Amino acid sequence: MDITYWNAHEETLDKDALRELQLIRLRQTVGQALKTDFYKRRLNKVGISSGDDIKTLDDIRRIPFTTKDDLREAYPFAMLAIDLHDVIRLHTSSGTTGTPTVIYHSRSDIDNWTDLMARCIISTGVNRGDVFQNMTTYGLFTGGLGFHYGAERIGILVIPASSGKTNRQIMLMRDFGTTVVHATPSYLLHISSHINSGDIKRSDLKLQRAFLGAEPHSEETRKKIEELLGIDAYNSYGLSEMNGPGVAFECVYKNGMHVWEDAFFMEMIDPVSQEVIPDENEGEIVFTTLNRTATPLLRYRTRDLTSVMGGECPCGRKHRRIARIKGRSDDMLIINGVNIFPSQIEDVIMKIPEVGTNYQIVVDKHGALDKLTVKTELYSKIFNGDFSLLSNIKIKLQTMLRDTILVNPSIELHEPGGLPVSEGKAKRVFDNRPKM
Ligand code: DLL
Repeated sequence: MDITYWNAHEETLDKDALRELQLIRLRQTVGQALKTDFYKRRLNKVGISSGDDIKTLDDIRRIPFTTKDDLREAYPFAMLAIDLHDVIRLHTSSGTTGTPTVIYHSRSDIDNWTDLMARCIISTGVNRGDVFQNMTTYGLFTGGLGFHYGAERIGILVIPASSGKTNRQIMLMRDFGTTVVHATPSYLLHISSHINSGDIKRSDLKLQRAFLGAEPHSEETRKKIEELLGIDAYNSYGLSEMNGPGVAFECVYKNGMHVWEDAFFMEMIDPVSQEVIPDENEGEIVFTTLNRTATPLLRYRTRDLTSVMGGECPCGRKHRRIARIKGRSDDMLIINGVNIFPSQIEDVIMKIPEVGTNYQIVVDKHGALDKLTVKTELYSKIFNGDFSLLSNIKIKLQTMLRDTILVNPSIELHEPGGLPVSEGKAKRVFDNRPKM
């Protein structure tokens, strides 16, 4: 396997060297955070008034967690650690569910983020000569600009297509010989069904790779995309609070995502007890930025659930790897007392070749009971008007789901294209139960 690094030194630092670097950067970050009203108050309360109060990496546990609510309360300026004149960009969350959150970036912040993105892209084997079509939204969402700058830094041709306009996306892919795309998995599934049924055929395209991220997706979804398009797909994880994409990424070996630990200090906690847990136990990821100047964040609770993987990756990178994100601690569904993650349902749907790439999970209240309905489209090449076939597919899906999630769902099959399409992050779960 061909292994290429962007920052060979940083990417292959051994454990001790990495910890040493982390301690230096953690002290600087605490010092930087103390320049904000928010952290000054918080840290002084626990007896930290300078970066030098952090003697070892374990001292990080003296620092209280930061949450999304803290960011909302601090909006717009209470977490800004540098002069506004030195800020060159900001990204905010969409703010559709309340006060938005904002992350500011200095020139060095953008420079470091860009470098991390270049690292991610290169680690999948992309290199000079590749043509990169970026199919996520450009704007306040971090997926567009984050990947754009990283790819430009490597020096590959970037097509800033943004999301949507599926026919134009496919035309651009054909006309400019796109070899690698970045999209949400739900949108790439949608595009792949068009490629398989439209005028422009797979054989007209030079596509080899895709970066998939910004929303949870199962291993089965990756396989489905790889099969439908005949490409390699790599998992890309990040969150706006930690810049955006470029936090963790799969390398050519696709065996978990390397977290760039020289930029982000990672802890795993039990989301209920909030205790730090050992690697390999499943828990919630907590991140501390290690080289950000404008908005340093200390012990930020991501709500994302996963585990740290054991063993070394043959690629030579020593940064720890995390397994695929299982879901968020706040998106687990409890249906008649049974805990279910939407990813378990997605896993089953993607295993059945007769159903397509788009689905919805709907939960309603019927009297005292919860009712789960799974709606999914049929695969475009399957539906031939034979209704006994439909009934067989329904039974198969229902049985496989019941065996996996231990709840018996109703199944609704829709014709191809019958469910709303998402061009960015897909909304899959519709929980219509009255809020307690
Ligand atoms: O989604 C940043 C991003 C853009 C990542 C493009 C990758 C590619 P937010 O909008 O703040 O930022 O959403 C962050 O999305 O906490 C996870 O819950 C979820 N998420 C992101 N990547 C993955 C992934 C961007 N690969 C939130 N697998 C995170 C599962 C993901 N969930």
